[in-house]
Amino acid sequence: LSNREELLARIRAQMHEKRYKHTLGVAQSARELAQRYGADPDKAELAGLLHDYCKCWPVEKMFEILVRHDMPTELLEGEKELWHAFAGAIVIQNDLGVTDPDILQAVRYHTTGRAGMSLLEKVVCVADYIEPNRNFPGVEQIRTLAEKDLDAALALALGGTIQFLIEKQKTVYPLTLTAYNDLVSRKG
Ligand code: DGI
Ligand code: FE
Ligand code: FE
Ligand code: FE
Repeated sequence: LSNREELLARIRAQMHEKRYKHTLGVAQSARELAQRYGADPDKAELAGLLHDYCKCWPVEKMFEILVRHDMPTELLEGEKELWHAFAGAIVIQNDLGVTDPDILQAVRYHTTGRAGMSLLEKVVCVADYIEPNRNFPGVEQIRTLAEKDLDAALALALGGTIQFLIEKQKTVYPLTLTAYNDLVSRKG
């Protein structure tokens, strides 16, 4: 992909209008968070643009990619909502030639998080929650917190997701729990 317009067109072709708007919102929010917290703004914006690349793909297609790349049974038998993040990291590497490991990791862990997240991973994960088009109960509190404490914002966001999943009696992916515990136990 030789330029930004080509990249945007390629991304636009993978998803419906609303998801594309969300994608642009995450890219912008990620850039702003990167500037605030000292991550690389260009990498943050690019990771934001790419984070949901596979989100609207058929689940069979994602499943096949994950099987071919020996993803854990835990993931394959778990919630399908998580697949687009792990498949996305593979697909942007294979189809778009993205090689930067920071960007690939940020896409891979944007949904579940993980213990020991990098600054860029946190930036993209929080941006995914707070981008301007997002509107869920509690989003304002996360937005406000994200202006002064990225870890606290992420802990609040992941905690909310865990709570939501428990209310729906859905499984909580182990990485999400370890991500949450890691953030909460670090704050002095
Ligand atoms: O792709 P987005 O909608 O922009 O956001 P996302 O990638 O954070 O995905 C959100 C969905 O994933 C949401 O419906 C909650 C779900 N999710 C996030 N973490 C977990 C999870 N689902 C399960 N079962 N377990 C998790 O740990
Ligand atoms: Fe996502
Ligand atoms: Fe969709
Ligand atoms: Fe997203």
